[in-house]
Amino acid sequence: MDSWTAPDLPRLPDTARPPLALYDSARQGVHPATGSGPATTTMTTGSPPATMYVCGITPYDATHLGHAATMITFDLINRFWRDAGRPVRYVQNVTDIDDPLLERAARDGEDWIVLGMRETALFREDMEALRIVPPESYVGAVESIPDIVARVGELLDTGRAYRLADGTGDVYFDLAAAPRFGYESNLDRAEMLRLSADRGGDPDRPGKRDALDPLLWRGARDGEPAWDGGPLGPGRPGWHIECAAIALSLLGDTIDVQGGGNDLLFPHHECSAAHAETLTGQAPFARYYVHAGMIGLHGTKMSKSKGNLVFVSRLRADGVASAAVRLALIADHYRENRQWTDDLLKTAEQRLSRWREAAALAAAPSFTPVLAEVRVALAADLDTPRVLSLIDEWVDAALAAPSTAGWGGAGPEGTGLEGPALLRSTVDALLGLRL
Ligand code: 5CA
Ligand code: ZN
Repeated sequence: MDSWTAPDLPRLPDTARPPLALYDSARQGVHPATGSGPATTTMTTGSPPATMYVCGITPYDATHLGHAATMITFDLINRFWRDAGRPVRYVQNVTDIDDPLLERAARDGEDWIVLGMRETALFREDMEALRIVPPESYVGAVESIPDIVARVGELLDTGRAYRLADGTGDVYFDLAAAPRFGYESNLDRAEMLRLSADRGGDPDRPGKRDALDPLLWRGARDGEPAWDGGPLGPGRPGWHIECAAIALSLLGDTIDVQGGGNDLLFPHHECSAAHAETLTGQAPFARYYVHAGMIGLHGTKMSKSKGNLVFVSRLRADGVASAAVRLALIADHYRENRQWTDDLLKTAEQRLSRWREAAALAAAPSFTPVLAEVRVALAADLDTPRVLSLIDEWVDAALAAPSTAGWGGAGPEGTGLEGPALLRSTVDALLGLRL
């Protein structure tokens, strides 16, 4: 599947920088994410690539600010690593076949393929407007079906999956084959059962060995699209195996970051990890399970099923600067569940215009020390509130100066290259903001 056009990434001058530390949901703590490379204080181009898999959209409606916030979070990680000279292999999926897509298409009397294509195209446009660095591979579930079929076949052949005896052809993963199950989400069984029922699982379905066993392959049903599953019979893939198969095939047995919103903590990422680990014998599947907080509106999580959505494309159509949207969404820490409000956007717009004013100055104090501190703050589990206040302080000082006359040409402290121009390239490279 086509990805989108990459924004330019300015190169920044070197400063000492710590390795990126991220909160890992499995270990429930912040740990330095040095990947498979050595833990050094400055990462260099010699490091092995960092690998990141982010769970992308199910394209049955337009991209909302919750999706945008999650994509921006992983964009910050991507940008941090690239700035550090670390190559990044980044993969994102599109769940272009699943129940919600079929339900929405049926409701609107539309072709589900056309619906998926249209919303995916709009997502790409929104990502480009938000200056999100595109994944190296942007992969659909449908195009991955042969791979998924092979993986499910392997689980079935080795007795780690079973076919339901009710004639549907549905194949389930046998959780008895995954003794580590639960390590990623750290939830008790009652909570798992509740979330499974809420988030696409079927704990009450008769005939399953364990209520939490997740679906791997859904046998063909009348009126539903189906693909050739070889020995599995015709059908379509389950959700968690989609992400496990794509990540394993494109990134290898162990990845650095498995990412998404915190609504994917369970069952999605727990089950994907269980599938991957059972297939490879390697655990953990991801060194860091990174979850972004939910963006809500009027007190409830923004979600397509609730309909309380603010679309990125609507804001673009209203002439809202994408940089202001980015600034609003990083004003609080990425792991917080937070609300979208008019005030949040207004504050971001005001901040953006002050930063732009400072970026237009002919000369100003050196920005280099701020760049160093910004890198340190980002390395501390993406502390964007601190990043914004560091930059605010510099901008305030630059704008408050009675005259810039004293700075112009006053040695390295006063050159544009280290002052306003470095502000511009720093926020461009690290935060994805064009001033
Ligand atoms: N296709 C699956 C993942 S494989 C999916 O969850 N699709 S989605 O369209 O529902 O969400 C796309 C991404 O946005 C996921 O990473 C999800 O966790 C995240 N997301 C969804 N709603 C919100 C929200 N309100 N706030 C923050 N992130 C969200
Ligand atoms: Zn996923």
